[in-house]
Parts: sequence; structure tokens; C-alpha cells
Amino acid sequence: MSVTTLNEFIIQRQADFPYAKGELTRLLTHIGVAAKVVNREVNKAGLVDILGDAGTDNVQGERQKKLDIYADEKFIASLKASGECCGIASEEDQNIVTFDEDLPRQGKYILSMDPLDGSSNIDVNVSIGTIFSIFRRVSPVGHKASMEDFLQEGTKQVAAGYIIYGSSTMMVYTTGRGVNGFTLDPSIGEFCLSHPDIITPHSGIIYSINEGNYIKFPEGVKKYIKYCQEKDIPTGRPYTSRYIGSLVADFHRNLLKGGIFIYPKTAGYSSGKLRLLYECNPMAFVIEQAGGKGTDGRGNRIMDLKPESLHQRVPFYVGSRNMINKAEEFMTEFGDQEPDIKDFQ
Ligand code: AHM
Ligand code: MG
Repeated sequence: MSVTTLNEFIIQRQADFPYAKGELTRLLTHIGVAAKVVNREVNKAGLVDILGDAGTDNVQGERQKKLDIYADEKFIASLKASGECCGIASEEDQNIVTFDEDLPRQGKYILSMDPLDGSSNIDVNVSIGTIFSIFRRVSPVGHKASMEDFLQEGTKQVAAGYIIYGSSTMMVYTTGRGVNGFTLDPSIGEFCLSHPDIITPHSGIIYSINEGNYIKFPEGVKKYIKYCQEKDIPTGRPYTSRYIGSLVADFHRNLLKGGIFIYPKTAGYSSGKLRLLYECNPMAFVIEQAGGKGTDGRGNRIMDLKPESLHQRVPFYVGSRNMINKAEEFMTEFGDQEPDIKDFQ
């Protein structure tokens, strides 16, 4: 049986871009290499003393795990070495990462990433992931990358995707011509095309939301959850509730099976929790390319939002298109105002 490796596939697809000179190809290839290195460490995590807090906080004020830092460093090093990437924004770094050397400054692309999403799940052996989003730079080639390179609307993404370190390790990405998934074959150390042209069902029977926050949700979300739990044979309700607490894993399952993932506003967090640049935009690009939708729950397409800051958060509704449309009907009818935080103090 013939297999198509990630590298072969990337090179084949280069022909899709008439003016491409192989730069994006090289960049994606380097992401695949870094993913394999991080995968090796994630797999070893239970065996070596690499678990636990590294003793520093990241810009979100959250405790960093050692593997977060490791993944951050590996991806930055690999992207820099590719010579195609002039700057990086990462969940783990307060400011954009730029380079003094001439080679990366000649790069035409920038990349935003969450190097290890869901890292609070590492010690309990639950799937985690890397999320990435690639743009063409707008600043002049040969100079350092600038903030305006990173604050572009998601519609301008040239590629985006994720790596899931799960029961098997996969890379799923899009360059705007559909979505393809590659599974790492550890025996040959290559990502192999396993999920060509992924299409997500228009409707599903899974809803994913942290229901522990129920009383802190806007009324529209509460009513939608009740709708998901009601019996209605034609629409497959009651739906199944599935929530891992690892965006990549929750998203990946819903992408393949059909479903809706919501991280809404909650009392005290008027923009929700997830980050626009390196969590929501790339996932929105993937889901749209698979036939689904990614919105802020108020009818606004995630990829149309104009980013204002690097670590900006946004309410996130993503998944099967009919389910997103239904959830938004509830938001319109019952409101998307989160309860006052004072009620919880
Ligand atoms: P992280 O980037 O610090 O790992 O946080 C993001 C994670 C997502 O993977 C997940 O969807 C979400 O946080 C879960 O949050 P909560 O525990 O509030 O439900
Ligand atoms: Mg994250």
C-alpha cells in the first residue's frame, strides 16, 4: 500500500499556488519536524522528571509547565532555522519574537501559536496540542517583523492547523484548499496522510462546554444548553455532552464527528478565555475549510474580527454549521450578556 508522507503532500500541493516558490512549503515542513520533537518529549513525560511547574508565570498569569516552555523553544528554533519566518507570537511570550539575524529577517511569513495547549492535562495523560496560524508579513522584507504583521484579520491567514498529541499523534492543517490530516507513524517517524479532505457534518450530536461555569453563562447559553438536553428524536436530541478541557482534543473530535464547542463569556470574563490570534483564528480557518463555522456567538465570523492586541480573548463558538446557527438564534433571543461578577463575590 502506498502512503503519502506530509512532506510529499506539502510539495505536491505547492503546485496549487501558481507563484509559490517553496517558502510556505519549507515553513510547513519545519512545523512538522518541530512537532515530532515535541511529540517525543510529550510521550516521555511520564517517564522523566519533566512534569510539574517550571516556576514561572506566562503572560496570562497562569503557571507554566516545563513542557510548555520546551515546546515554545523548539517551535521557535525550528521556525527560525527555516529562514521563512520573520516573527512569532506565542501564548508563552509577552511580546512578539523577532530575530536579529539576516536569514529569518528575509522570511516572508509570521506565525502565531499556542505551543502546548491544554497543558494542565499533561500530568493526567490527556491529549494536548499545538495550534498555529500563518500570515504573509505586511512589514518590509529584510526588516524585523512588526506588530502590524500579527494584528491581521483571520481571513488573511495563508495556512493554519494543529498537532494533537493523543492516542496517536496527528497534524491537521489547511492552506485554504480543504483540510487534511496526517497521522504520525512512529515506526518510520513520518506523518502519513490518513484523513484526506476532511469535511465536518453539517449537524452533529455532541455539545462541548464547561458546564461547571453554568451559572456564570449568559442567558442565551443557558437556554441553548437546555435545548441540547431536551428530547427531540428528529434532531438527535438529547445530545451527548463531551468536554475534555483541551481545545485541540475537543475540536478534533467534533471536527470528525460533528458537534459544537462553545467557550462563551462568563461572569468576570467578558471576552471568554480563548485567544483570538493563536487559538480561535486557526481553528476557525480549519473548520470553515471543512464546511463548518466559527463565530463569537453574536453573528460575527471569527476570521473577520480585527485583532487589537496579541493576547486578545474572544468568545468562541465553533463546529457544525447548523448547530452554530441554532446556538446563535438562542443568543439573539435570550441575550449574550454575562451575569454580573458581583453576584459571585
Ligand atoms: P491553556 O492555553 O492555558 O492550556 O488554556 C486553554 C485551554 C483550552 O485548551 C481549553 O479549551 C480551555 O482552556 C479549557 O478551559 P476551562 O478549564 O476553563 O474549561
Ligand atoms: Mg491555550
